[in-house]
Amino acid sequence: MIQETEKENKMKEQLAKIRAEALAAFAGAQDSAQLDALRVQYLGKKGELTAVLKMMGKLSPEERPQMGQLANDVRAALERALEERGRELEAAALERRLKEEAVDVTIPGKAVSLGHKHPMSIALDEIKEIFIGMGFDVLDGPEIELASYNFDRLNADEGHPSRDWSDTFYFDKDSRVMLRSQTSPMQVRAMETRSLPIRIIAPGRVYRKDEVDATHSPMFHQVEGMVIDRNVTMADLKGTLNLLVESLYGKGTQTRFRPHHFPFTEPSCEMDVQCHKCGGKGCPTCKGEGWIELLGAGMIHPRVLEMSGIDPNEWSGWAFGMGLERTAMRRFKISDLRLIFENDMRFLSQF
Ligand code: 2NL
Repeated sequence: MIQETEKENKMKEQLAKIRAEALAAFAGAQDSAQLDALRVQYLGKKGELTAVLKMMGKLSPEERPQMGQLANDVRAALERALEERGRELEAAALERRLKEEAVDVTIPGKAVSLGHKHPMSIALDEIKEIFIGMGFDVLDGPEIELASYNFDRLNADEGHPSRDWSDTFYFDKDSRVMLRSQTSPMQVRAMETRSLPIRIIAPGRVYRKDEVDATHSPMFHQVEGMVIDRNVTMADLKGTLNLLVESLYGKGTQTRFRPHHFPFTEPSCEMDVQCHKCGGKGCPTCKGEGWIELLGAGMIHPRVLEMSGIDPNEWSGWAFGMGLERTAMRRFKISDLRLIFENDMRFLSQF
């Protein structure tokens, strides 16, 4: 009996010790992971309290209920303390997150800068508007072309200098597939597929093997255009292109047509515009000439019409081609062609 009382006292002591230790440990836990480890340590299957409870079997039947009660009280106290500390830690963690992740709504926002048209697009859109206003359609087409459309069908036969490998980007050794060197192939396709009369412009990228410098680039933009109808003459060509020039440079701007040669037109001409800077007196802008070359044009060669299935006895037409970069450079006073393609924001943001 004395022995058993001793046993009982020892268990009570142990329970009190576990209770005190556990409560202190719970209070000291810094996060829920630590707290969970302590729960396992004290209340788990292999925990300290469980170990004491396993010794209950060694007590007498009279002592057991009292001890059982005491052990349950300790367990209940520990569970309460765990739950409470758990809530505290959770609240503290939330508080910390709220502080760390707080959004300072008083910081000034980043301004969203709006994009705008590239100077080339401004120049092209202006030209498109003018022709659309005169009833022309705007065509788009492939940049990879057949040499037959880029050259043969335009009356530029084998041996024509622009067909040379030093001038044109070919994809195959037979020189059949190439990067188009002009947008004319789109116009050839239009002659094939469209019903007459035809009024179109064909703007787009073209490629030639040129070294890059202030006035050259292996890729540049061209606008070509054509009209095919009955009784179309050189007078229509001059009248329409004069309207283009007056829309671009102001009413009354003078033009000058000089004879020229292209394989796809006959007769052919180049058109100059009176220098907008000096009004024709001669200045650095026009290199003292008083005139600035704007485009090449001509009456579509009868053979070119015929090759695309159009009867030159019934139909006639005129066509033109102009470089877009040069027009944009003049309009925006851009001194170096490379600026147009470099996409330097310091340059682009000026437009
Ligand atoms: C220039 C000259 C030109 C054409 C392009 C053309 C197209 C067809 C038929 C006939 Cl499908 N002609 N295009 C005509 C004359 C001149 O371009 O100096 N371009 C930059």
